[in-house]
Amino acid sequence: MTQSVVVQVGQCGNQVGCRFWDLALREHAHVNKKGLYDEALSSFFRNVDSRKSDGGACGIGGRIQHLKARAVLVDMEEGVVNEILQGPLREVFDSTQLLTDVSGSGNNWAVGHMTYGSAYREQIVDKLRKAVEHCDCLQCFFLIHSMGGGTGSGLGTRVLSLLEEEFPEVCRIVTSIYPSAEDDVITSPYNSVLAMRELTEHADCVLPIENQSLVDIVDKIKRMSHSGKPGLVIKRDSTIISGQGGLSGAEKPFDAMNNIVANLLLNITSSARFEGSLNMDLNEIAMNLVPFPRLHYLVPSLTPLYTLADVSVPTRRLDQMFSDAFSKDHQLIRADPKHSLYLACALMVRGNAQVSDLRRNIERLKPSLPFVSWNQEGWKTGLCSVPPVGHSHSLLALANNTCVKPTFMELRDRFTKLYRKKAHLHHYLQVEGMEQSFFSEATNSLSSLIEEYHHLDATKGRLMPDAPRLSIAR
Ligand SMILES: Nc1nc2c(ncn2[C@@H]2O[C@H](COP(=O)(O)OP(=O)(O)OP(=O)(O)O)[C@@H](O)[C@H]2O)c(=O)[nH]1
Ligand SMILES: [Mg+2]
Repeated sequence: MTQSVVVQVGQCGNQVGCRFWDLALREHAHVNKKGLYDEALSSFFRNVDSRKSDGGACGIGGRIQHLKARAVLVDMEEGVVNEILQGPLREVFDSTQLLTDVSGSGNNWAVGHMTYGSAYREQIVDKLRKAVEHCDCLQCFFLIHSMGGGTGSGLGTRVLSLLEEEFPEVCRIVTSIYPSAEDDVITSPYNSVLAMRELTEHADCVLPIENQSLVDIVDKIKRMSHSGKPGLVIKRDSTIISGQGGLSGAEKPFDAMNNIVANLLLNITSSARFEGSLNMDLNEIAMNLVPFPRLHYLVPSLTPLYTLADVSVPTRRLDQMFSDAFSKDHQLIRADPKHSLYLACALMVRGNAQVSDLRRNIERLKPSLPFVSWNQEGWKTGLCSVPPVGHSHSLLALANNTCVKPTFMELRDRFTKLYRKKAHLHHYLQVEGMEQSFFSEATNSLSSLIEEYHHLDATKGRLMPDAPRLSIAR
C-alpha cells in the first residue's frame, strides 16, 4: 500500500483537515472492529507503538494514542492549532508535526508567502522530510488551505512550491476553499488571485470549493430537515450530513461546511485507504483528468447530500445518485457542468456497486453531457467497497469542466475593482520581497487561464451537433 501526507495550512486548512482526520478515524474504526494497525490504516496513519508494529492493536475509536496522522499542521497564529491540541484529536498529531507563530499573516498574502515563507522555509522543509521519511511508498501530498486569508493563501502556496522543489515526483493535490462575495476578508480577492497563479503553476490538481456553495448546501439540508415533510428524513448517523458522533464535540461555525469538504477528502482517498474491486490510484487522477498542465481544476460534486425519500429501490437509488452528481445543487462550486464542456470526468463510487452499475449510468448520462470531441470516452472510474459510515453508497464526481470559468471571472472582477483604485495595495508593497508586478503577473495568469477555458467553450457549439455524425463516419 502507498501512503499520503496531508499538509494543512492556516485556519481553514487546519479546521477542514481536522474534520477529515476525525471522520477518517471513525470510518476505520467502523470497518476495523478489532482496532488492529492494518494496511488500510497505514496509508494515512503511522503506528508509533514500537512493541506492536505489525498488526498490533492501535485502539482506534476511543484510544488513539498509538496512531499518528501523516500530517503537517502549519498556522501563523496559535489559536486554531492550540484548540486542536486541547481537543479530542490531540493524540493524533505529534508535536514535531506542528508549526505555529503568534500574529498570523493579517489577511495578507505577501506576509504569508514572503515574510513567513522565508522565515520558516527550513523548518517547513524539515517537517515535510520527516513526514516523508515515515512513508515506504509516498504517493501524494494533500494540501488544504483557504484562498481568502493570508496564511493559507500565501504560506500555503509557498509550501506548494517547496513540495515541488523537494519532492518533484510526488503528486500534489490541493483542496482550495474560495471566499464568497460577502467574505469578511476585504483583501480576499487579492489573496485569491495571487494564490491562483501559484496553484496554476505548481499544483498537479486543484479541487476548488466555494464557501458560498457549502453555505447553500448546508442551508438546504437544514431547510429539508425542518420541513417536516414525511419521507424527507435526514439520516441521523450520516457522517456526510453531520459530524455528530465523531470525536469532536458540539458543532462550531464552519463545522457543517467543513464536514462536506472532509467527505470529499474521505471519498477521494477511499481507494488509497481501503480495498476495492476497481481501485483508483491517486496518481491516476492527474494522469487521466488533466490533458493540459494548467487546466488542472477539477470541480467536485458529492452525493448523497440530501436524503431523497422517493427512491427506495436500491438500483434506482444508485442511479439517482449518478444523476445527482451532475446536477447544480450537488456541485461544490456554483456551477452547472452539464451546460459547459467536459474535458474529462472521474466517478468514484463507494459501497456495494459493480462495474456494470458504473457503465450503465455512464451510457445513460453521456448523451446529455457535452464532452470535447477528442475525448468523448474521457471517463475514469473507481470503486471502493467500503461506504461512508451511515450510508450504503456515495459518489464523488471530479469534472475537468469549463464551468469553473465563471467563478474565476467573478474573482477577477472583484480583484479589478480593488486594484483599479490601488486600494489596500500599500499593505502588500511594504512587505519585503513583494513587488507590484506580482499583482499584474497574477491577474495576467488568471486571464490567460480564463481565456484557455473560453477557447474550449467556443468549440462546444461547433462540435456538439457534429459529434454523432463524426462517430458514425468512423
Ligand atoms: N469553509 C471554511 N472556510 C473558512 C474556515 N475558516 C476560515 N474560512 C474562510 O477562509 C478565509 C479566511 O482564511 P483563513 O483560513 O481564516 O486565514 P488564514 O489562512 O488563517 O490566514 P490569516 O488569518 O490571514 O493569517 C475566509 O474566506 C473565511 O471565510 C473554515 O473552517 N472553513
Ligand atoms: Mg488565521
